[in-house]
Amino acid sequence: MLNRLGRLTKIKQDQSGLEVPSGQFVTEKFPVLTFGPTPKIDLATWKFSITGLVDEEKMLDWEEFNSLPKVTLDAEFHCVTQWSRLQNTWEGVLFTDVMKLANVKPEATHVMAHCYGGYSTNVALDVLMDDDVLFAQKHDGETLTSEHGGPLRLVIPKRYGWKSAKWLNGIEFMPEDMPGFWEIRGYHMNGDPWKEERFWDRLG
Ligand SMILES: Nc1nc2c(c(=O)[nH]1)N[C@H]1C(S)=C(S)[C@@H](COP(=O)(O)O)O[C@H]1N2
Ligand SMILES: [Mo]
Repeated sequence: MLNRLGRLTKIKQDQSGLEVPSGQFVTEKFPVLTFGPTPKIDLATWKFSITGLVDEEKMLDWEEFNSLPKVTLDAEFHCVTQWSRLQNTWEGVLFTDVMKLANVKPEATHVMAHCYGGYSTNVALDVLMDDDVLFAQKHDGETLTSEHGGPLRLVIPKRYGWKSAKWLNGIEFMPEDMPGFWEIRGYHMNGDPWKEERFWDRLG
């Protein structure tokens, strides 16, 4: 069958008819995938920064972040270790609504997501400016647990899970693409599961 890119690939469907990218299996569970320890985060001192190519850098505390408009949306989640959880309901703040807080300079093409604990990941700005990309505070109606990235994580349904950074504490607007934590170690710079962009293309 033709997938959503209009290409002929080995796309399967799960029982509810949802598409599954090639090389993935469906799970109803929500596995925890973390490199290293889960950081301890205190909401009283929690901070979120907007830095890099902006007219004025911004720092938000938890109360300020929570005054932003909330959205709820359903999205799939695909981990590069091959599990996909197809039905997830996320609640949080759209990337585009946070971006509006800072005057982002036109030279910005990519964003580095920064996290408590030191993890980072790079994402192209046009990928983030989609209507399904959010900073999530709830998953399936429950406050995000710390193992799943609470109090705040990035969610990018159209990219492999490693780009959905947990324990987010800042976004940095950049003039070019730079590798984050896993991208330095061989994961793909773009990471589109529908193109199976898992690792560096060493021939490319
Ligand atoms: N800060 C941070 N974010 C992270 C990770 C991590 O190790 N540290 N792992 C990533 C990977 S590989 C995946 S698949 C998802 C898993 O999210 P989950 O543990 O909520 O299932 O988180 C991503 N975000
Ligand atoms: Mo992952």
